[in-house]
Amino acid sequence: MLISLATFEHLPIRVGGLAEAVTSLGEALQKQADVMILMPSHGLLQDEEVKKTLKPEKYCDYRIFVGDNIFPVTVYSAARKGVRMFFFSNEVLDHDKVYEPRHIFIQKMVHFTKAVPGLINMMLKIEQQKPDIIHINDWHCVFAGVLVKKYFQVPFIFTIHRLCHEKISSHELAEVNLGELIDHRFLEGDMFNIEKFGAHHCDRLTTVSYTYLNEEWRTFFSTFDGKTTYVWNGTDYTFWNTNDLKNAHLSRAERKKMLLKENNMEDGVFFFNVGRLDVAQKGVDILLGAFEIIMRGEVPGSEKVQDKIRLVLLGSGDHHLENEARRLENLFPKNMKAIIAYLGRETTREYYGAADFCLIPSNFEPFGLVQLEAMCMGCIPIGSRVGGINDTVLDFHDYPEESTGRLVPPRNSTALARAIVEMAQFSLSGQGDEVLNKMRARGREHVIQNFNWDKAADRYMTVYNNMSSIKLPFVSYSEPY
Ligand code: NHF
Repeated sequence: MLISLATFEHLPIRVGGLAEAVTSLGEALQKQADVMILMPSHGLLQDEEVKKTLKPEKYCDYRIFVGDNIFPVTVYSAARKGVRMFFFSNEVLDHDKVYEPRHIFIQKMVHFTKAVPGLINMMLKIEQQKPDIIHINDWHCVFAGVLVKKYFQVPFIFTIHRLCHEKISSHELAEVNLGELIDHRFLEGDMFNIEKFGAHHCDRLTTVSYTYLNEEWRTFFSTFDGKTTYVWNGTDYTFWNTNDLKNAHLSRAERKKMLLKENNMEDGVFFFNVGRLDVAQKGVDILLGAFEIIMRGEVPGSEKVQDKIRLVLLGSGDHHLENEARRLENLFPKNMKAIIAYLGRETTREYYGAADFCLIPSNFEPFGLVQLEAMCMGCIPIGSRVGGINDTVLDFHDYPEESTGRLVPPRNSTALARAIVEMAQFSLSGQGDEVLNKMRARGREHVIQNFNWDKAADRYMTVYNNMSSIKLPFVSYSEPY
């Protein structure tokens, strides 16, 4: 079986979790099928490191019509771990910002929409074969999926990694001669709803967690119930492994002390947050609010633990949040450090391998990778009870014997502050150590067993083969199936 995965992100091009997800899925699927990645070049062909390591070679070139203009497209191919990657290149597709600015991004989507069927046409000539499946990841690739299905009768699987409710105006589509895609059922005023259109045309619709599917059931998925299911992502537990830490030979407590010292803090209970500093999805404002509530002694018990709270924030994003983090860091320098940067996977691993708890205050999280990485590294997640966090973390109170972390209601700084105080008290009490160490060990086991990429690939294979269970209205919503 030849599976094509269409995506705007694939490592080394990374904006968010989509890149990790599609890259790892491709590698896992390659063990049981042939995989080809379809992606705009995003300027990656000019990168010296990419030229050296991936050595992309020209595969073919052809032309596409966009409105009254004709554009050349050159496709380069490369292989990594057996996965063939096809990079589409021209003056638009080479733009190095993946999703910005908006007008170029939309042009990129249009060029990609036309370039993908163009490549399949060429592939039929060059290799006398075409993909057996086109697997579309997120809305940017939907139009390409619809055209490939229409012109080449290739089954189209649509995965929503995060619902964006994206729209484009129908006259914009007509102007770039994609008028054949305009369907009045998906017009909202003059605007065309791309995700609904994709969900309507695809053969199977999937999203990345059971809870997210339910959270968005009424708003979106229920309309497509007969073909909708979920497939959990996995995580690369071989990379997220304490044995590969710089100070693997030291105890966790010693590593913690060292890392806190590097950040000018004394030993204490170490809480860690990593990722994009944003309000809408990641809820970092909720976390900063919780920290301030604790430091001001506004939740019961906080006065007993305040002195020992250590918080490290690692990430960048929204300037307002960066400033807020700096303000709190200046107010409470003994308790908090904001590292406004992306320091790479290896450094992040050092933090997971030393911190006691990982805070994941997302307002929504279709799947979320952080809680899995943290669990792999023995850093106990305290996260919002939403989406993939709810599916993957077993709560301390709900499952006393099997727990791997702590879940709290989303969008609630007070609830998060209470959980932080509770876990800090527990950890400082001395009697908590055994329980917490068991949680750490169980967390890693839980991820390895249930959230590995081979499992995800198996489940996608059943989706491709039309053999997966689907979420029908007469199946109970409360139980994963
Ligand atoms: O993990 C990959 C990622 C998810 O929750 C994440 C998200 C975007 O928001 O599936 O996609």
